[in-house]
Amino acid sequence: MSSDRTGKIIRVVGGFYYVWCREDAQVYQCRARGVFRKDSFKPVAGDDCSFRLTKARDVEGYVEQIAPRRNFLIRPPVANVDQALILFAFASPEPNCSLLDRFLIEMRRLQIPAVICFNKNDLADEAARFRLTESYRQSGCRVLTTSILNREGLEEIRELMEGRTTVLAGPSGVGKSSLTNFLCPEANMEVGQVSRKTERGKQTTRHAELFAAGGGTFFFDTPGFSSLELQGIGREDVKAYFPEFSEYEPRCRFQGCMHIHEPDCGVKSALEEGRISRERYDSYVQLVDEISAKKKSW
Ligand SMILES: Nc1nc2c(ncn2[C@@H]2O[C@H](COP(=O)(O)OP(=O)(O)OP(=O)(O)O)[C@@H](O)[C@H]2O)c(=O)[nH]1
Ligand SMILES: [Mg+2]
Ligand SMILES: [Zn+2]
Repeated sequence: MSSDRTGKIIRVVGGFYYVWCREDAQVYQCRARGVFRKDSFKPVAGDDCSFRLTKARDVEGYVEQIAPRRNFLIRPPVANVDQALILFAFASPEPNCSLLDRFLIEMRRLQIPAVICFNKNDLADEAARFRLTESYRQSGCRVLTTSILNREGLEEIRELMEGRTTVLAGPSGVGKSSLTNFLCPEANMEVGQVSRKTERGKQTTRHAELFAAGGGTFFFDTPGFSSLELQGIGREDVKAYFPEFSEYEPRCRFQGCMHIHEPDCGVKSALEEGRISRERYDSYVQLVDEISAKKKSW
């Protein structure tokens, strides 16, 4: 007899929902009930659900209901996460600070705690590593560094993830699947190459997938991406996401100073004195410009 079971969607591929069952820890291949199609509601990896086995085959079933989501990310598309581990590489591919800052803003908006990890510390010298990690400590986030290749810094990652559900997010080629294979060897995720010519990853991972690492630890490996458009944020709102500015704002001559074109700006002085990171400031300006340009095109 088929009975109602509960589980978590671990992967969505080709119209199938792969559900990890809470009762027996097996994975079932399920289709969705027509009701989801009608409502144009798309279940994603991380969704908690109830499902029913089809009578004929005991490895297949139907997803019946999706539980309300605690949170939901669009890029990458996953639900119900406790935290994000934002993975970038020190080199190969070179870190794109503007993209990293967008990730941080997006996570703050969704109220998802974020930790930054710079991987491939075997590919950068100490001065370069110091510069980047110090810049990002100013963002108020915890910053970790690893070399998955040399097995460095990985115990801290394990500790951070213990008992929680973490989404690994970041551009292609930074090592998300390499980390997945380390944390969960049976995952056997395909690991790609970084193109020598473009210095970019090749988008080896195509779907977000949830893994259980034991002891209530879950994490998502996700496809890398190279751009993230921020929506629903005004140009005046951007500075609130750069907490390192606030200390210097009382020195700005103008109230509501944007710290870009105004004279006597405390933030720009701090930048010139090297107290604020050039990378972070530049991506602030880029974000404000981008939002202003979008407004004008309306
Ligand atoms: N030098 C060095 N290479 C690494 C390290 N970690 C991963 N790599 C290499 O980086 C390349 C890309 O790794 P992946 O794990 O496939 O990267 P990914 O983030 O999953 O990429 P996508 O699936 O495309 O998003 C592979 O050739 C890895 O062997 C590291 O710590 N140091
Ligand atoms: Mg991958
Ligand atoms: Zn200012």
